[in-house]
Amino acid sequence: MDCIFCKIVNGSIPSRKILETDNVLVFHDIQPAAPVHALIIPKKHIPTMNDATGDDFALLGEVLSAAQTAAKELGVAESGYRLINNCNSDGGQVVYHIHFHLLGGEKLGGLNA
Ligand code: IU
Repeated sequence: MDCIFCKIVNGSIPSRKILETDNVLVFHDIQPAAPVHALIIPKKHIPTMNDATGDDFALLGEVLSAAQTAAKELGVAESGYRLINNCNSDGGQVVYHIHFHLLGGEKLGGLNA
């Protein structure tokens, strides 16, 4: 499997882990776009949001649960944060293993700003 995030999941590429459950991994983005920038991924290889089916939506619930926990652990739950999924080319997706960006630690520009 030639997927960088699968390699992070199996440990063949190191990452700065924030938390891990049976099905989900949260780690720091290597090129942070905000003071807090974590990535939340299912361990299962699902390429994009378009590819999620059936039980994957329960798994994505676990991803959101882990994002909520990580936001608390990273100290941005009260101040606020943004969760983003980029899908395909126009969405700016670069890594084709579904993931959510958790961004915070400052007043974020863009949407509604
Ligand atoms: P995107 O949604 O696919 O555009 O985001 C991919 C993110 O993965 C991006 O923010 C990268 O900095 C990040 N990343 C990483 O944290 N570690 C890596 O080894 C690679 C990309 I490749």
